[in-house]
Amino acid sequence: MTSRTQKTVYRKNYTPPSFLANTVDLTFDLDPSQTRVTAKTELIHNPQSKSTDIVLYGEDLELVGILLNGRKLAAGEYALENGLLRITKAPEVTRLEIETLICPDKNTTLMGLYLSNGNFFTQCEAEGFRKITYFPDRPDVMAKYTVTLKANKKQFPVLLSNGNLVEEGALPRGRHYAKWEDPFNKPSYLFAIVAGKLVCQEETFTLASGRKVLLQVWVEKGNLDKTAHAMESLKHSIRWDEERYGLELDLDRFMIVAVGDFNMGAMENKGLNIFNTRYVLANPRIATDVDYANIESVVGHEYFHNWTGNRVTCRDWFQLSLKEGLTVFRDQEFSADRIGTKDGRAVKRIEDVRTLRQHQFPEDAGAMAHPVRPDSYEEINNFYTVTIYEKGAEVVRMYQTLLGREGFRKGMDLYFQRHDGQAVTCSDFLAAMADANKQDLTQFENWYSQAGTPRVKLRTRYNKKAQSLSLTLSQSCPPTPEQAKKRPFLIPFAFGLLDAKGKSMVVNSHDVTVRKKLADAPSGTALVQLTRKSQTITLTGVPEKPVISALRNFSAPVILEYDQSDEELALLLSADPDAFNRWDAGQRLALRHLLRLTHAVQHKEALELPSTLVEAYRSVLANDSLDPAFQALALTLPSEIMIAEEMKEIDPQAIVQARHFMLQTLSHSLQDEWLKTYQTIRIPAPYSPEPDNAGKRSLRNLALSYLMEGDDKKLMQLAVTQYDNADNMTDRMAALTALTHAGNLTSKKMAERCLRHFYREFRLEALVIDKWFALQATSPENGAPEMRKLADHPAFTLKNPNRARSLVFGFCMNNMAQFHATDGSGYDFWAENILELDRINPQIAARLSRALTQYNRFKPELKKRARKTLKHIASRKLSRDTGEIINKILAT
Ligand code: B3K
Ligand code: ZN
Repeated sequence: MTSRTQKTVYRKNYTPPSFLANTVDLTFDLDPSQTRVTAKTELIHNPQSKSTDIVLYGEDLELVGILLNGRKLAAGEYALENGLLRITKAPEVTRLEIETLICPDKNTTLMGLYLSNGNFFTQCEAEGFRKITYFPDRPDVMAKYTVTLKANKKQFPVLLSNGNLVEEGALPRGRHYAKWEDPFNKPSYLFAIVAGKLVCQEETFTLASGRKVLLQVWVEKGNLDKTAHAMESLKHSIRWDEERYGLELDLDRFMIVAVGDFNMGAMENKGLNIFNTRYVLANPRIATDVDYANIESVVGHEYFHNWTGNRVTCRDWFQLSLKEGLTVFRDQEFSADRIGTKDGRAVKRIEDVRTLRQHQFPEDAGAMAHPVRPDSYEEINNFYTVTIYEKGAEVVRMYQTLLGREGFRKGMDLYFQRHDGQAVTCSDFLAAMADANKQDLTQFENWYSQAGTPRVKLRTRYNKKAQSLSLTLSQSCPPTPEQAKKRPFLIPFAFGLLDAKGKSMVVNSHDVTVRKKLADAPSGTALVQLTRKSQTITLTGVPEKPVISALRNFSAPVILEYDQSDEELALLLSADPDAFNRWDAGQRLALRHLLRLTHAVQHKEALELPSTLVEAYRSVLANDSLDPAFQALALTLPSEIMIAEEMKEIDPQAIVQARHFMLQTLSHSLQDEWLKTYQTIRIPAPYSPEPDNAGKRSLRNLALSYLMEGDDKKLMQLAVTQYDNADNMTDRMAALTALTHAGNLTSKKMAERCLRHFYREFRLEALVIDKWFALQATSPENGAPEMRKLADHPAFTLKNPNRARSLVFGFCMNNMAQFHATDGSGYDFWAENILELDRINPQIAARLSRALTQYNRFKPELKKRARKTLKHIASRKLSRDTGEIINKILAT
């Protein structure tokens, strides 16, 4: 692997480590301003490496001394430069003892060892361990860890690390210690410690095998009333992995710890998962249905990593999707299975595809486009992306679609059989899937190596006389920054046929597999494997011209280009047995008209909505045989970002205006229906986040938000009443959002009162105050001046990532018209915050920098202004994280 002195790290330059670590024995003398770390490591020369040098990485460390096989090394016996410590010609077996000093209280990057509200936490993935001690900090070096923590007992009563507690006791001068041992080999990125004033909810849980394990959820004292849901989620996750994959928890103790200052969602450290409070703390007063669902999914995700990530890990960081794509797929399946309502699995699929289209498709079309297995990076933290995670999960899902659930399981079993305890590559995963199913999946590799979203064009021809239908599928993939030409992908394309009345028709063909066990497909679904640039298949015995339900259940992460009339889409929306495609037909119908309206706004033409759309929506709303959660999704318009994705030149103000017009029209035309929906849905008390009730609430609250679109005082009062009487955060937040975002004078006054009340009521709940900031940041009424005012609020700080995300990211990523204001005020606000954040926390600054990765697709005046702002940022001294993003954007 390359040193940090080189700007770009390349996948093709991978070399095995020169030394492997056997055991690591760490001692921490914990002190906020100066912590002493002693690391005793036994290293053994790796026969696969020609080098006899030991290479250790280190960052922001004060080196006190090094002992090599018991002898103190003089300064000339090792080289230390640019974060690399090299010991040349080291003995075959080398015992190193390294002492370093670190300053946790000065660490604002939240990588390595840092403080949050007076407690110690660590974050080591990807390369944070090198901020703790000099070490071969790379995932293919796996070792057994023993950790001793020493600290003042009063200040830090709880001392945690990976694995099992083997010893604890008192030390002189009011100090105490705890010794932990992790029985499993692990890479340094999975190491963790926690120390401080924490309390836990705990429980003994019996595994399927009968073995008993201890489960704990650790939080600050005031939060003990918010841990029950995380604990339940953990138990469900353990069960699910036993049942679906036959995978058992391998430790006697499993801990989750919540921390308020955290760069991302959570971290799968072996046996000691550390979580952003956002994905642990919940009770009806502070958490919404969506929060509850997210907690379950993130708890599941981190737990599932124990096998996919920890037991089998990545050889190098280019293979990140090996663990992330697979684990996201697993958590998606877990959540889908957990919903349990009629269309529950489809509802989850719709939500996941929405995320993909909203975030990953734009990434794949912008300056940061990269393959699921990237070829190079400057800063690995910039590659924890929606492409690695969400597109990676789609790639894993395609194996399941191609091989069936059973075939996929066979592949998983073989993967663990071959690679348990190893650090491997994406190709190893592919090989396990292929070998277990005796299939040639060579072409499938292109999904790992090529960036960009493939487009699949469908053309059909019906021959009445011959009663045959031919389908021509062709694929293409647009050029991306590092790859101009693409090879064809292996695309599983699922489809079905409907007759004019909406009944399923039988598919007869020699060219397709009509597989009975296609995962998540209604009967009658056929699967074509598109492997060439263009392919034609012929169906016979087709008595009438069918309506085609294409790409069922979103069988591949592609953009479908297929012209269907409003009437055909409306038929699919009402009758497709594939619930995903029912939803998608509605989205395609709405999107088409949103684009037309946007064009009309730009050309100052009259705005009108055809009755097909209104009537299609009316019938979805009136159809009470549907799952309410599904109805809510089907009646939610495509987002502004999704509209932008379809435009050659993005005009944010026109998009927002067009979308607003459609919302208003649907609000007026269906007012009686919305009101009826709002008034008749009954949800049993007391509040419970379970999916049936959550689905009803989402439909009811969607109805409320449509009702707010008209400037009608009586209707507005509904939201105020709901706000005042709500016994849960979902309804309270929905009412407040509807009022704040309605954008008329009546609602504005009402919203102001509620916003003030909301702040007072929840000022002690950090996660709720985040919601309060986010809500105002995304209000279409609020521009950069309002953001500056909010940033001056005493509760605002850029040092806390959740808070920074709520206001600054909320505005820059989710307030399209205001962020892209033509006077450039939004861009200026963005730049100021990037520069300030970059000094505090480069990882968060780099995330914020991504807001303009597609700047050159915007209308000329915005493009020019954005470029000026980007250049201004680039002229400053930037971290490697932010520098990489800003320069890559400017290079497009
Ligand atoms: N593996 C961590 C992400 C670490 C991010 C480092 N910048 C969380 C997860 O995907 O489960
Ligand atoms: Zn993960």
